[in-house]
Amino acid sequence: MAALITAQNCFVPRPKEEEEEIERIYKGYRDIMATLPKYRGWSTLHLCQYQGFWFQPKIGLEGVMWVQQRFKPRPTDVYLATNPKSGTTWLKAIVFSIMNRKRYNNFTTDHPLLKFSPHEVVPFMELDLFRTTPIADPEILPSPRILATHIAYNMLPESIQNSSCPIVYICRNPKDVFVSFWQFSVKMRPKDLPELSSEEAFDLFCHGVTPCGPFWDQALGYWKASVEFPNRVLFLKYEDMKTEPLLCTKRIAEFLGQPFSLQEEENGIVQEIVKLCSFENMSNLEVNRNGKSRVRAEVKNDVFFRQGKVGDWKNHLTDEMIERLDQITKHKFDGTGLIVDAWIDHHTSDY
Ligand code: PAP
Repeated sequence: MAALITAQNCFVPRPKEEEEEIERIYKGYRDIMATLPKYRGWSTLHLCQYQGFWFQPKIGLEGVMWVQQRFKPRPTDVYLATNPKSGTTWLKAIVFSIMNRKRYNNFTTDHPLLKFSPHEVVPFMELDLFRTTPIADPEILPSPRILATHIAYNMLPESIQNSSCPIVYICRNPKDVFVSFWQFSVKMRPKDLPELSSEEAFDLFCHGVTPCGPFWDQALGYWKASVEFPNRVLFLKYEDMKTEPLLCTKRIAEFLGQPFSLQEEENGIVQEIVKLCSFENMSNLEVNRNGKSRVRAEVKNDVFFRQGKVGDWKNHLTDEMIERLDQITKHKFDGTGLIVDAWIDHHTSDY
């Protein structure tokens, strides 16, 4: 297999003066963070509100500030944007496979995704590369770089917003996002923090207090951008990817300017990519069952693979919860052109 530069390899020693300068910059970020509104966190004690969105103070906001002020995009970059728990891991795997299919064309026995987590081959800018000092040097990554983010569209640096770099966004039914988030935080919440009940978490979610939330505001930012700049921002839904994985994979490839050739289609390359990246395949790989993030050492890879289904919310939410979330979704997306009818439970909703 050809050598691969992953998130892990981006951390290289810098001259002492440079490290000290970066540490000073991060100290400035922490000073700003100390002044921000705080509310109860999911996997951390608090979330901080910054520019209208909520972030984990250490695992996130420092990196967001660095991205905003210092990140240097390349014209060849590809960005993957998501609300957490909306299909990030899956999208990373699919886009990596599409973009690297000439280099890695053996999808069953010798592919990086059989050995590395999708989070290792497609790092989050604010979480993996710049979340705290020392920070990575993404200049090491060869072009075209694929970089992920949970940062809201309007909070992205202007250099990215004004670039011609493609952004692929994936959105998911907020009821499934909530359930996934809640299950994730049960695993990730440090034992020394006071317990967060599912009712409290639900209330936080409804009020928009989730890492990188409010869910709806983040989704709408990318939705509006996709309407305004359809060649630059592709807005996908997790549920469509589940029902039409081949079609969606082809659509992503076309959007990225790398459509599958007739021959590739005849050779079954699209099917191979869909199979490699499927929940069933990925969740059973040794690296995703027992591996750990080498950048975020405390995070086990298996926390990103739970059920991978549409509609698990039916097993977790009460009628009142369903109605409350549906009402918020309807209200927030009303008149925006974003069709979410399939997300609304018509048994409980007034609409
Ligand atoms: P993030 O925290 O990095 O944003 P993300 O991948 O969006 O991670 O969230 C994990 C969810 O995606 C899980 O959903 P669940 O809790 O409802 O099960 C996880 O199972 C699902 N997921 C991970 N990989 C895949 C995949 N290959 N296909 C479909 N769903 C997947």
